[in-house]
Amino acid sequence: MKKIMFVIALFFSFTLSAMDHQGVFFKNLKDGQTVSKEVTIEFGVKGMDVRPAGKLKDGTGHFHLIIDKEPAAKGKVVPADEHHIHYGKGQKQDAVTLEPGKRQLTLQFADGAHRSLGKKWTQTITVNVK
Ligand SMILES: [Cu+2]
Repeated sequence: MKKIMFVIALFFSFTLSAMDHQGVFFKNLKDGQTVSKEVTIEFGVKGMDVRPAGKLKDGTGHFHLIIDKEPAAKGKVVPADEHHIHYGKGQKQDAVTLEPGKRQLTLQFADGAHRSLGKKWTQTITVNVK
């Protein structure tokens, strides 16, 4: 009986730790990294499926890259301007040109109507652009 309980406990701790790792991340960039002006940025997500914008379906959405602006709060529509780029076709990477200096990059996942899914689905890093 003890052994079974142990196995069950182990199973749940694995499940919980797997859930903890849900979120979005820059696949090829690290916080503090130095990059050249023209850089291809790869987007990653765990726990959501990437779909084109337009349809609302739980567990799906698309990426946004936010440059030098704060992420949209949960439930708010991500603006569309030169600081907020939508990947509404379901793109998982982009080649961007950044201004030299310190740039704050935020990867934000939002639903089919571009509404932020909150902090859990957001990652912000700073890069040094040469
Ligand atoms: Cu969008």
